[in-house]
Amino acid sequence: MLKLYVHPFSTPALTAEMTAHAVGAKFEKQVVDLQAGEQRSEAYLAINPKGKVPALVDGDDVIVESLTIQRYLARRQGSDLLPDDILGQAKVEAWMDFAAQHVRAPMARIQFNRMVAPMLGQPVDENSIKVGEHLLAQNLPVIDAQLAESEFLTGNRLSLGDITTLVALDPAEALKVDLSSFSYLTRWRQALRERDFYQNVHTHFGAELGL
Ligand SMILES: N[C@@H](CCC(=O)N[C@@H](CS)C(=O)NCC(=O)O)C(=O)O
Repeated sequence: MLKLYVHPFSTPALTAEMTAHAVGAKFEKQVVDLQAGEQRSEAYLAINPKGKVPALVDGDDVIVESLTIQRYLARRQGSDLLPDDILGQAKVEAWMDFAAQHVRAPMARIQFNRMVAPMLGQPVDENSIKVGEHLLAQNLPVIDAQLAESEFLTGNRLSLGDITTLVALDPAEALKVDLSSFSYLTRWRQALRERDFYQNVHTHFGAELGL
C-alpha cells in the first residue's frame, strides 16, 4: 500500500493528501513531527533526503514534491483530475504552478510569521507579511475572475489545479487573511470544502491540532 508522509500545518503535504483522496488512492498516512525536527532524523532522511514533507512511498520508490505527487497519483489511479491530452494537462498544470508560486508562496510568508515564528519563539517579520499580503492582492483577483467565468478553474470539471489552489488558501482563516471580497472564490471554496476529499482530511485547516 502507498504510504504518505505529511504534517497538518504543511500546505504542500495537505495538497498531496487531499489529492490522494480525490483520486481514490488507498494509502497509509504517516505524520512527520516537524515541530520536533523529525524531518531531519536519519530515518526520515533515508526516505526523503530533502528533509521535507510530503513524501510518497510506492513500493520501493519514493516520490517527492507536492505537485509531482499530485500528477503521479492522478496518473497512477487513472483519474480524470488530470486530463489525458497534453493541452488539457497544460491548462490544469498552469493553475497548479500558479497556485504554488503565486498563492502558496505569499501565504507561506504570512503563515511563517503569524503561526510558526511565534510557536518557535522566533522574531516576526512584519515586512514579509506585508509583501505576502501585497502579492495575494495582486494574484487572487485573477482566480476570482476565472471563477466568475466557470465553476472550476479549468471549466466545468474539478481538476488538480483546483485542489492545489484550494489548499494554498486553506490556512486563510487561521492566518486572518480576509478572502470575503472575492465572492466567486469564496463560493468555490465553500463548495469544495464540503467534498469528501477535503472532509476526509479535516473540517478546516488546523483542526488536527485543535485550532
Ligand atoms: N516544494 C515542496 C515544499 C515542501 C516543503 O517546504 N515542506 C515543508 C513544510 S510546508 C517542510 O517539510 N519543511 C521542513 C523543513 O524544511 O525543515 C513541495 O511542494 O512538496
